[in-house]
Amino acid sequence: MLLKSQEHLSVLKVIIITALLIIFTSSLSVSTDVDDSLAYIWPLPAQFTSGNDTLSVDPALYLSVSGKGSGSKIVKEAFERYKAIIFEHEVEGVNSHSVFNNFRKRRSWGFDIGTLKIVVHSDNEDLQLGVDESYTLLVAKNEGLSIIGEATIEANTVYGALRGLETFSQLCSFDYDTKSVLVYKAPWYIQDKPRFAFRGLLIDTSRHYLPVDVIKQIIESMSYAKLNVLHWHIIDEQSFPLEVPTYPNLWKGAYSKWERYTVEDAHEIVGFAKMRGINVMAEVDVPGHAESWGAGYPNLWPSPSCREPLDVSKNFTFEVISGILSDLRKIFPFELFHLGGDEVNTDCWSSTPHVKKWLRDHKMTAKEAYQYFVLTAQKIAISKNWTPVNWEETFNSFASNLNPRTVVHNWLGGGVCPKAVAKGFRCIYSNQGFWYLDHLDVPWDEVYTAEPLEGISDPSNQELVLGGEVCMWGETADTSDIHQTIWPRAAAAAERLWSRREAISSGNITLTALPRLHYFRCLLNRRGVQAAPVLNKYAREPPI
Ligand code: CP6
Repeated sequence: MLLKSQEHLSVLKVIIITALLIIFTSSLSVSTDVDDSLAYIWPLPAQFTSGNDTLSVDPALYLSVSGKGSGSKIVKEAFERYKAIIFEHEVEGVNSHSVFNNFRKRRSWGFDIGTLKIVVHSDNEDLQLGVDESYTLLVAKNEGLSIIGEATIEANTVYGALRGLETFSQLCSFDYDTKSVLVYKAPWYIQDKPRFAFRGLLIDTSRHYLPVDVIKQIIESMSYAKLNVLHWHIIDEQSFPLEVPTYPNLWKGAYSKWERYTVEDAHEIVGFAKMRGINVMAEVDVPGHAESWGAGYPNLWPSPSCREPLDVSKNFTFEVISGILSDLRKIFPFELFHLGGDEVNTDCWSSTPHVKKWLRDHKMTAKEAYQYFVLTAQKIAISKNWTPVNWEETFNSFASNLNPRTVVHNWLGGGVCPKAVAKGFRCIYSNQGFWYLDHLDVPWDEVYTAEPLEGISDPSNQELVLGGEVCMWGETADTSDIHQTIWPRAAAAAERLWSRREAISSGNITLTALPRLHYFRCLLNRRGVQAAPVLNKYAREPPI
């Protein structure tokens, strides 16, 4: 009897253990919703193949750079940054606060990948529009006798090498079981290059001041998504935060003495961006959106009671613009300079007596004076060896008189790029219905499916679309929430601008893009970027 009950007990034990095992293993199998057929790289490379090997990466990863560009500080510093990211859990000292250091354990038999080889063919570090950002990346077990693997990035320029480093870092993931960094699905063979040369993000430091460190964080996060132009809308009607040595009183338009950028600060931002392959396109928006200029020089206003647009009737106005642009030319080496020109309400010109008289004397309507102002500002910019960019109203109002080198910047919903390129102008796409990040109600998929070449079928006209830009206007976002407002939706635009149109426009994006975007936003979080959840309306689907 006693024996029997013990037998019963052990049968019961077996049943319980089996049941527990079933529950446990099934809970393991549902604990991930990773779709193995996808490449978790954002933005998707132009061409790639992968396999079934898993390779480990040595936390003491060495860098070996060769080629004409082998002396580059840009590559070496980037390698150190990415090494710290890749071995976030492992590098002693750098992350000594990390709980994972407790588990750190070096495997005695070595690692598959001990060296990252980078070949850079050119030592030309000029960073201009259309710079070669292509690269190839190979991560594989070596052929032949050696079981040691290799990781090689080959690029024409240091900027291509930076893009390759970003992709390599995305292939590496920390494995919590072995406490090591692994590359799954090797061998990887990736050949990559951007679809568009101009892949921008606008920040607005006039409506809310952004500290230099926050701007640097934004630049750093842009490099993770391979965005390459920071459009710095520095000044607007609300505040004038930038130091301009030639006209020092302009600084009186800053919100406070703490909310200002010195010339040094601006240099630092441009240099920081260059190290990450990012150009800074400065904007001085004229003649509207410039009320703050008058805090230091009230003569720039038509009158103290009617302050915008800038007074078109005075030479002084254009002297100040010329002075600002001369000072800025020393800071911003990028060939494009944004002159704004949007939302100009000329009522103050028509209603202020001395301006009204000037218009009459010069036989100009207020609309013609707007054209005169924009074209004069363009001449000043061109004389300083800049290519002018203007918001689309300038094209919409007087396309035939606009300097043919002008880059037309779309923002209204009407789709100006097809019209602009048909007239031979270059164009940047920023349709406010999709790519204005302050429009919080636009979900990721509407950002993702917006297409800069929409309505343009002629290949030579398509070439005139330089790319696009997402805009983070500053009225409703500041340091406290800017990262989570930019990300992850800016990443959706970044893939549109980098990856091949056919690869990301067909199929069901909920299956092909959404899981990868979830993964990329998580990667941003791991790297310290406070990116918001991808879906703001509903929680993620539970794992099946
Ligand atoms: N500031 C400037 C802005 C905007 C523009 N220019 C803007 C307009 C409409 C919306 C968002 C932003 N705040 N200087 C337009 C280019 Cl919805």
